[in-house]
Amino acid sequence: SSFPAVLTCKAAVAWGPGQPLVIEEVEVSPPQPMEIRVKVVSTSLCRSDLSAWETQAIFPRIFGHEASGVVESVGPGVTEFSEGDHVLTLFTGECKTCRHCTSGKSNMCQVLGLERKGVMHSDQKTRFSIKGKPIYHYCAVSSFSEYTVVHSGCAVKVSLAVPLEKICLLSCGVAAGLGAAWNVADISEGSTVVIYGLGTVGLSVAQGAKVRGASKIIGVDINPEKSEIAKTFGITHFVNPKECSESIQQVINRITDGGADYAFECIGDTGMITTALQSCCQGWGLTVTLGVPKVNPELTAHYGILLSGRTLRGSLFGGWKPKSDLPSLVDMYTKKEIQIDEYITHNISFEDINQAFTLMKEGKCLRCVIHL
Ligand code: COD
Ligand code: ZN
Repeated sequence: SSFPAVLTCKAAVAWGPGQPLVIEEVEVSPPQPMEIRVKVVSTSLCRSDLSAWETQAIFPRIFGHEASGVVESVGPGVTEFSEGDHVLTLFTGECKTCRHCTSGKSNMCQVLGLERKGVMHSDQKTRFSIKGKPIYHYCAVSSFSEYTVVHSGCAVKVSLAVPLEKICLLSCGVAAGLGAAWNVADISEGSTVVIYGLGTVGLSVAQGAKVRGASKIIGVDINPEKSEIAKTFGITHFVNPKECSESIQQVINRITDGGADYAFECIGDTGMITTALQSCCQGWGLTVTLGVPKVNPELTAHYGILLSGRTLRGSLFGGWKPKSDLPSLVDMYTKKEIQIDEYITHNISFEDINQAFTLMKEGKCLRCVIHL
């Protein structure tokens, strides 16, 4: 096929922190070596898009990192993908050759890891522009655009038979939660679990814990409206810190007879990591963090909390090696072994993308899927 050219399409551009996105005509450059250009089909809004939009300084920018689409064209050197392939985008990629990718122990690819500067990994440039002026990327995905360019190591091919408008949730939130429960914590049958934050990420940890046969799955959230929906994902006890007369850790310690086996931080608040540690049991209690904190990334805790044998473990994307492992999750979805559809509380058209931001800010959604 002929070499792809620059194309023009609609993208939702964020011009400044907290400013409503504006649908603009943008130029999308052709895929560079080892890159693919993807026609985005569905993309959901994740809390980390919202946090970055509110707090970071890189603008103008195209957010979005939880997405599915169809390959429109491939750049030089790409043999793994061809036009028409269905893909999920990956905000943390897998090169399959670096020390981490070959380790069998880590998903922290050294070449295509989380991109924080708003550019592409390979040349530190952008693939979007408006009248020649660069528009920055987010996590090297930028799915709030009809077309985007990603590195071929930041996408994974999926079967043509699975609905792209559902499985986009596996591109971040649902997979991150399931992986934290299965890969990072490796929850054992009959154990007790406490989950801080009942968004899609926390409720996917709950689903993972339920599959493993946890005996108690305690959900902690300041939003009372989460109580009902949380039950459908396996939460057995709901705790609202605002309605407790004692500290949360005291409540958890009482329910679990001395602390949970596993605690998960799914809020993105480092202060809650300390609380999570205090609510898992001495000796073997494990606290797993999933959140990307918006402010105050420092951790503070009394050392005694670890001296008594607890473990704190961080994770990114639930420990999944994204390219190697996501096809098996897609397979589980097809066989109805995992739930995805239930997290989709709203379907929104691209023009109305700002509604998704409002719904998430107000705590009124789990996932809003935006259809392009
Ligand atoms: N106490 C209790 N609950 C709280 C508190 C508090 N102080 N503050 C907020 N909450 C609740 C909210 O009411 C809400 O229900 C929940 O916490 C957060 O849910 P959402 O829907 O806002 O967020 P999620 O589930 O989309 O994502 C949350 C993370 C913070 C975990 C976010 O960082 C994330 O998406 N991580 C994904 C994992 C990952 O690897 N990301 C890397 C790049 S995206
Ligand atoms: Zn995310």
